[in-house]
Amino acid sequence: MKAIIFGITGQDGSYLADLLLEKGYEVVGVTRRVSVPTLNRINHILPKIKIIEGDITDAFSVSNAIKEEEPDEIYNLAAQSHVGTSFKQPSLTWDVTAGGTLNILEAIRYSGRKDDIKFYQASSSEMFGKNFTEKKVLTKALENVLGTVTLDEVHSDSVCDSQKYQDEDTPFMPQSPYAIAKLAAHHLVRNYRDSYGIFACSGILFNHESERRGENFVTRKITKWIGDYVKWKESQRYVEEQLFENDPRSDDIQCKSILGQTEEEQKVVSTFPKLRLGNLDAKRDWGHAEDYVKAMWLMLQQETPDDYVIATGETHSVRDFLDAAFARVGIKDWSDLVVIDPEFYRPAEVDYLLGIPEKAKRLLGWKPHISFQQLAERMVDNDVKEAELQRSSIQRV
Ligand code: NDP
Ligand code: GDR
Repeated sequence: MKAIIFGITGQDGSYLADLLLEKGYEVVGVTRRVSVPTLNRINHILPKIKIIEGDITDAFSVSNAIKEEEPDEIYNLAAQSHVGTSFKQPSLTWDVTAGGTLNILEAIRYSGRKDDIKFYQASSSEMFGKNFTEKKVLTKALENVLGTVTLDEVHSDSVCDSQKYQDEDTPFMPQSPYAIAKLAAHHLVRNYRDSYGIFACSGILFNHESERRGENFVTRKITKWIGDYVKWKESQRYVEEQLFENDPRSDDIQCKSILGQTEEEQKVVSTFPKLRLGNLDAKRDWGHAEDYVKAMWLMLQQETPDDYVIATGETHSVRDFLDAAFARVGIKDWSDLVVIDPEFYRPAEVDYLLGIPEKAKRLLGWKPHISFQQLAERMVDNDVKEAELQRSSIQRV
């Protein structure tokens, strides 16, 4: 089997390439020309894959890649994938995310092999935007007491909680240029499936993160900062130990900054740039990318093409992620370390995402294995280790 991955240099592309190689696939990755190499996520598999140059917005390079490589499966993971950036670069986001998908579908249609190619499109929970489905459920306490009583038998609202979620039947209401472009691509995929019989599937994936997540997405921004902070704290302790060794004043707490410097100089040395974030109340359904690429592959192994929600069924706020991530390095109260910066607020926000992956569980036999807690811990551990290896600079993203 041979697969082409558009977006192989990204988080998901790299995990998907790992998975397909494990399964014995021949893997071809399409990468665009950039001034500095972006192959760091796939360095470990470079000898085992074929890289060809192409840009998804360039219809010729897309159709040439598909004609020349004759793949059995095509995965379109390429996109301008940052929601915040899509407000600043809406036109580029549209061209890459919507137009790029159209280029691939048209290339498949005219490849002469349209019935032999299976296509996966990376759709997104961002397409739901402001919308959710709401249903009433018995409060946990009442469920314990009443056991088998159904909701129809209960007449008072006071005994009900409401559960808000998104699944394949929830209507879309996108909130950003990114989500609108993804929704256009999503409809194109359905239309090419219906019109030309192309085996094309969309995975409506909720947020998934990892040790390879881009550094300007909120989870990685947090864990990367923690890695740098831990490293900085360690270097401070080391400097103090060196300076105060054999110094009689070392018992004096006032002297516990850098000896011999002015107050201003001491301040510079003893401070570390705070973690600047936007909306901490947004809620997301966060899983691990390693689990999610398995669902992509499973969709293309079915008899018929279809669309599936892929999620964990749990939602957590950015605040919850901060709690989990800081707790991993022993910090319970992070309030002094984080600053709210309006720069990181979006013109329109998606407040609440919680996906129900029932269909994927039932038809694909898919379920996630890595929990929210494990995700946060793995990311923090990785970034603490990475910071030890190389002192990285804090980026304003
Ligand atoms: P990344 O941002 O990590 O990767 C995006 C990939 O697209 C990179 O390989 C990038 O290449 C490539 N790309 C961007 N523009 C072009 C272009 N013009 N031509 C060719 N390639 C291009 O995203 P993720 O791996 O996180 O996500 C994969 C896909 O899944 C994306 O489409 C994203 O929108 C979607 N998605 C992601 C979710 C998530 O939570 N991660 C959830 C739902 C959907 P380069 O390295 O050169 O920049
Ligand atoms: P999202 O992911 O927009 O859900 O899109 P991101 O991590 O960027 O934001 C999640 C939430 O955190 C809030 N937030 C911040 N976000 C960023 N990036 N930086 C900050 O400083 C910050 N502070 C608070 C955001 O407002 C938001 O509510 C991701 C991408 O991978 C998309 O490509 C994908 O389609 C969706 O997930 C599902």
